[in-house]
Amino acid sequence: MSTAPLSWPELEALTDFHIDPVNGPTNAQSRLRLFGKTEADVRVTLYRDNHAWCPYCQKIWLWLEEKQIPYRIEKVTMFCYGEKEIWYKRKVPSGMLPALELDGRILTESDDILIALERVFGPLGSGMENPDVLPLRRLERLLFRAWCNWLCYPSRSAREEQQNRDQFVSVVAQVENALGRTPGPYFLEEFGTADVIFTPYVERMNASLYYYKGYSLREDNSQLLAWFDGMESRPTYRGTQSDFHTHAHDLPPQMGGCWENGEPQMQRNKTRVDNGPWFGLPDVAYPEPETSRAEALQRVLKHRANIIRVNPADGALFDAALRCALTHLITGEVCPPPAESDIALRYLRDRISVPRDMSIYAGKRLRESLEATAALVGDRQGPPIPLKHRRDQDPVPFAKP
Ligand SMILES: N[C@@H](CCC(=O)N[C@@H](CS)C(=O)NCC(=O)O)C(=O)O
Repeated sequence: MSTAPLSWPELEALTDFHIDPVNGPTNAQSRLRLFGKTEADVRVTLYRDNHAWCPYCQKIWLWLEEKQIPYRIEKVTMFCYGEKEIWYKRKVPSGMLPALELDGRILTESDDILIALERVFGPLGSGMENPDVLPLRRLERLLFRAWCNWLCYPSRSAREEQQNRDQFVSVVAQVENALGRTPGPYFLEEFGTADVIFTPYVERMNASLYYYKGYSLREDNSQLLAWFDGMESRPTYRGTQSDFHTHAHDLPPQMGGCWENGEPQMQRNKTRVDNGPWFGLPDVAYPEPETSRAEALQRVLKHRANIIRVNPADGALFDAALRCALTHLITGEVCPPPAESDIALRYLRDRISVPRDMSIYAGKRLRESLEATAALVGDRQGPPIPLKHRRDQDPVPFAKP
């Protein structure tokens, strides 16, 4: 059974998804977070990147959300996807992110920011300079370097590739050991700063090594598996969490390149992350919320004019094709799109950014419906996602909310 595409008003009538961006759950769209307090209580502004790609920003973001500190969010463009705002360069001449304004004083360097925040608002569990946390911070940097050595430089031989892998796996064993020293899933008895410090890069390691090396950090290490599950039990983390597709393609320009090893498992993983099925990938394990389809629909409806404008296809053609994919998303019915719209649908499929646009399961549902709809009319892929920059993700056309 197939159906005709719903109109925009019909689609609008099928979602009532809404969250309170100011006092509701952690989400990437908020510009102000109050946690039930008032604007007069705001002493902090976080400057972070538009797309929620910057790992150091995620660290500060998660900390503020966990501590429920009222704060404003100002979004800034990263060099890899657009022009840095002049107002930001006046504040922070290097243009680096994150920055934090605390009682009118600008701070940079994520670790210094956390230390300054702790002095004013108290630590999150055991703090940055706690003797139990200091060795864990060093271990996180060791893991980061082993990851970079394996992922971000081309190996000159199979032997070198194996050595880099072994080196990474040996540091992972130290992380497993550290996690195994406490009965719970976290690095110390209670969730705290150490977990926040590990979060951004461990999330990116899980995605990038799966995609570029065929190695599953989350599935192959029992303590890290429990740690990821523990993190996903927290609504704060869920709000900042990205998916494999987003990270596999946001990392190359940020890291200066990510090198594939070409092994069969890697090829299978890459094909799956790029083309689906996206459900069942080890980027998320908590149960899918009932609202994921309604969320995806609401987010596309909100930005549909810009989404259609930036798509390389003809506007009328893509308008109809997109309504077909959204009809499939929300009704489950097969809805054949116009001929030749496969490239346009896959262009959008490849540019959903989680959590910038929507949460992880909503992103998977939308990718799934775009792909299922595209597959009805063709197997052509969209233009390749660039590796050296992501100007295809310039936020300017989406600047107005
Ligand atoms: N050591 C710094 C590193 C910050 C950093 O490298 N930030 C990157 C983004 S992840 C940046 O702002 N790069 C400039 C840009 O991409 O525009 C910190 O911990 O805050």
